[in-house]
Amino acid sequence: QIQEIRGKLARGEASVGSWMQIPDSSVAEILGRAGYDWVAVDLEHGTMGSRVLPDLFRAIELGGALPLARVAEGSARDCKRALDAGAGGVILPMIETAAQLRNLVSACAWPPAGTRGVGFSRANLFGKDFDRYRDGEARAPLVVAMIEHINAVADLDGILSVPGLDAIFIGPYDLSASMGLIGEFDHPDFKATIDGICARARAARVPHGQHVVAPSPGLLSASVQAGHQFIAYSMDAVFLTNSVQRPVTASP
Ligand code: 3PY
Ligand code: MG
Repeated sequence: QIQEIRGKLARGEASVGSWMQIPDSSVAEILGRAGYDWVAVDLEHGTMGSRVLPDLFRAIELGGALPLARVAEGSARDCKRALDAGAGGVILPMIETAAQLRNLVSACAWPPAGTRGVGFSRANLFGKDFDRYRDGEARAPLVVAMIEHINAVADLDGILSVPGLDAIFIGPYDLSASMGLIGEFDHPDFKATIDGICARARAARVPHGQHVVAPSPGLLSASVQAGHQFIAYSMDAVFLTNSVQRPVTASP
């Protein structure tokens, strides 16, 4: 599955996933069966705790999607918890430097490829399948770096050249906030910054992606047309909010 997603990215195709914040395995099952390549469980924003992760990941897997985790912070500890629970990869918030990313890529791979700790966890079937430790290449989880601070732009070429990086994912909210332009997505400086990030990613042959938050097939198509490849389509709370309003009914 990880290799299928990597194959799509390598061929220039889009890999479309979705996103969840509501810590409930039924939500995970619904999203896992909805046809996405992956479902990212968000531990950065919202109230998700790591205790629920194994159940959410199992439920996502039932429908054939790969479970990913947006970790709470770009730290080795948070990556280890998510991967031990069985995440197929991590989405790392607030990557600002190549050195920071290099450390985290290493924290996500078992030795000799990296420095990830070896212990009993769901990732090795609670100690039943230690072959997974030996097959470092196949077990290398997806690593996606979020570019969402203007500081990252200064070291972007370094970030894009870190071995083991599968894609970058732009966070428009934090990026605009770091530029003093919070939510001003039509501001020319903001648009130029996004265009610059995408152009540099393409030059470095690193797939770039974004979150299409509004559940609109037209916006998803536009994102694919714009060359984004690692795309999150909406999220549980937004799907619900957009369809939950009591309809206006005609009087009898
Ligand atoms: C941001 O826009 O900052 C995000 O993290 C989007 O998921
Ligand atoms: Mg963010």
